[in-house]
Amino acid sequence: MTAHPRRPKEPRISIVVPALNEARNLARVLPQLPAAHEVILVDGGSVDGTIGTALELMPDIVVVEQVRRGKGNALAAGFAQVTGDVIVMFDADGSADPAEIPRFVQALVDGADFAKGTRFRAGGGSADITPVRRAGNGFLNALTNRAFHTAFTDLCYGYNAFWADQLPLLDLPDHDEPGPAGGAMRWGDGFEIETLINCRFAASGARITEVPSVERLRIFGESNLHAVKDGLRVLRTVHTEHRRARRRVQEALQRPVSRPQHTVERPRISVAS
Ligand SMILES: Nc1nc2c(ncn2[C@@H]2O[C@H](COP(=O)(O)OP(=O)(O)OP(=O)(O)O)[C@@H](O)[C@H]2O)c(=O)[nH]1
Ligand SMILES: [Mg+2]
Repeated sequence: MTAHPRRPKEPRISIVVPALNEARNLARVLPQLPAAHEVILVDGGSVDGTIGTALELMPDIVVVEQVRRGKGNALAAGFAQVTGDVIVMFDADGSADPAEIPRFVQALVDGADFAKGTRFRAGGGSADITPVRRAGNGFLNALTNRAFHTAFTDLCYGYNAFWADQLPLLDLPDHDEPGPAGGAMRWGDGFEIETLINCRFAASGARITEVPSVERLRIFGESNLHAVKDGLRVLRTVHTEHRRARRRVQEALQRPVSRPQHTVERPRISVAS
């Protein structure tokens, strides 16, 4: 893979950290982060002093308070504040190893548009995944690969990085409109965000490199993910994203030939060396 001619060799790194009641974990995680252009903490209305702890440990951290609920909305709100070249999606619970960030960035500098973390290639692993989650992830991963002609190995993993210039292509839901009455979670706002991002990169023909990653145990507190409920949201996402991608191809085919054609390449997925 060749490096992109107009992208910097030493990109400014923006680390986006969604956090819901992660004060105790942030006390361990933030001091371990490597030097970055900016760290953006997106708080989901925490009641445990998450924002205060973050500011105490890292006075220049950018704090964003999300408008709606869910990790997807948090990430979209954080991405909107990014001023760097590369975005790293980084969980606050201690499960992501900060020492891996340079590997994600290197994959991008080497030519990838999207550096996708994987626990299931040589060099990757997980101390955290349960048999039920592993099976569900495997099934949804296979389904996505069939639908998008991809070779993903770990669909539902939150540790990823991409060039900020790809944000318009992702076309994420508006992050600051108020949510539905009654507090229901809006589509795209939940844990399906990772699948949505993967599918949109795949449909756009982006250059994707999988980066082996070792997921650690959450240090304190409890998971916000519910295997069945969130698994069903991911399933629906694969379906709706597949339909969206097909619709875009149909629309492109119906345009007059004199206009530039939207082509959908089969994305090539390589593995970080
Ligand atoms: N701002 C915000 N952050 C959230 C929300 N839901 C989850 N998060 C954060 O997103 C990250 C991932 O959520 P987790 O609850 O750890 O989900 P998970 O990693 O799938 O589950 P475990 O493997 O059990 O840790 C953590 O940093 C959470 O604090 C939310 O609604 N708003
Ligand atoms: Mg976690």
